[in-house]
Amino acid sequence: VSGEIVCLSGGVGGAKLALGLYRVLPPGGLVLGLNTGDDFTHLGLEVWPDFDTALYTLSGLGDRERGWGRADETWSFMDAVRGWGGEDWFNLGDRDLATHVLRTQALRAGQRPAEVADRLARAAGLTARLTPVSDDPVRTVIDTADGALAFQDYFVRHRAQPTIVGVRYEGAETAGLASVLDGYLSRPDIAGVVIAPSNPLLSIGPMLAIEPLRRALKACTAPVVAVTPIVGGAAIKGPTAQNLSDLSMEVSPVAVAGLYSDLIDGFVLDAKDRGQEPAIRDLGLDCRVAQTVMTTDTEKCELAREVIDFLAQLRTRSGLRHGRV
Ligand code: FO1
Repeated sequence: VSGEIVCLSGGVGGAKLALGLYRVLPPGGLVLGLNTGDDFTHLGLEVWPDFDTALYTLSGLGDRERGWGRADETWSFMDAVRGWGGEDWFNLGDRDLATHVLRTQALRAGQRPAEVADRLARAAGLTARLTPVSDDPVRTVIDTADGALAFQDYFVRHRAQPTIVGVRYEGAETAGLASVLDGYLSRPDIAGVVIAPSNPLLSIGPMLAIEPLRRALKACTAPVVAVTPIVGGAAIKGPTAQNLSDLSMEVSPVAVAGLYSDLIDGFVLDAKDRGQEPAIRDLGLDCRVAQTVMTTDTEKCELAREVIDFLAQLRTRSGLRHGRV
């Protein structure tokens, strides 16, 4: 491969593909833009769940079973918080706590989020670039029949159970694009852009609501592809299927491809859904059928190779989406 790959990702599901890409690409080959819609201030600390999931997953510091937080974690801090009658619905492990404390300190000292992210990634020894998609706050708000919930209230405190009637991305309308992403997306020599198999409404939605990111993707001369988060009518992980059906959307790869169709050139469909290939092509998209369910590290690397090959193939074609705008 020549040229970097820019991957836009949410938390646990997206980080699996990000890990595959990280393993398969040469050092410096992966540029990861992370969703910030889940970020929040908790117990006075700045918590960035999707960024930290990527940081821990790529560096091998993460808990492989949970998918979030650190391996070999202990919970003395949470026990003590509980002992004082503090909020204990969101679990900050002792090792994980160090990340939030140092990040909060750096942000309060005036460092930009992208700088803080860069330092953490380097301190973890990563050769990938990791950046929040924006230095400006974007917060996902979930509208339910019983009122609005902040993202983590919905996702963790209420276990993603409430029926959703809408999703808003507060701050997205005025948010800028992180300079690292702006730089890479405007370079003609990048290998391409990948939208990870994350929740399209809760993880990818907050990023694509940032107008400068949409503009940069539309102007990008390298191919842009997305990987399906829906396989066989169900989500691989999390509430994606429920969210789509709550909002009266079809729970199918085609419905997800439709959400991205003005920004992407190609879509990666799971082998189980190969019957939907014509419908994907009807959206004006190229289609690649692959094994998208990633359980083992080998499967993560195999899907990464498939995506890289798809981008390389699209590169040689004329009539990419950018040729039409
Ligand atoms: N997810 C949970 O389901 N319960 C938790 O207590 C929890 C704590 C937590 C702490 C730090 C962190 O980086 C992530 C954490 N997550 C937790 C995961 C996270 O809230 C969600 O998986 C993402 O926001 C969704 O992408």
